[in-house]
Amino acid sequence: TNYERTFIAIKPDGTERRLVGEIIGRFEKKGFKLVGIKILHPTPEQAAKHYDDLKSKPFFDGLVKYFSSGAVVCMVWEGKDVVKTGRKLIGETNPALSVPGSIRGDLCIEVGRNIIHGSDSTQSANDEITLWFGETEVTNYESPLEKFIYE
Ligand code: DAT
Ligand code: MG
Repeated sequence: TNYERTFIAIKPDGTERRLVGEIIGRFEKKGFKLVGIKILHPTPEQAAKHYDDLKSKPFFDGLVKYFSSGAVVCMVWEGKDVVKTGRKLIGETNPALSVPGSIRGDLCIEVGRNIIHGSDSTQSANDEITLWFGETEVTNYESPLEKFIYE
């Protein structure tokens, strides 16, 4: 049924710009379920680990510096196809190519300040959830609303 989890992070610029409520609201209103949340200031080491697959890119050092420059809101969202659909809610990597209606299309301008991260596959979602959350920090709960969201 593709009922799965994804890792979503509001980057330091999103947090500084007071976009936390706006971003959480979009995932909530869509119908996805929040099962893990915390705010922390990542170390450069944590940021580098999170973006390990991009370590050969020319923008890697700047990316690590940006991601570890302030408070990040780390979340786990659950739902049907939430990895892929979450990426659609977010938009393209470059905000300039993101359609209006998407988070990046509506709320930011430059790729180096694109306010939000979302896992790009179920495999990376699992890796990222493990990196940022302890086992007891992600909660399982039943929501009676679900019969209005899923048939
Ligand atoms: P996404 O965040 O959409 O998954 P990604 O995983 O390819 O994109 O890259 C991670 C982040 O790195 C991205 O959100 C912003 C930064 N980045 C990607 N491509 C870039 C580029 N060409 N120049 C500068 N920063 C870039
Ligand atoms: Mg990515």
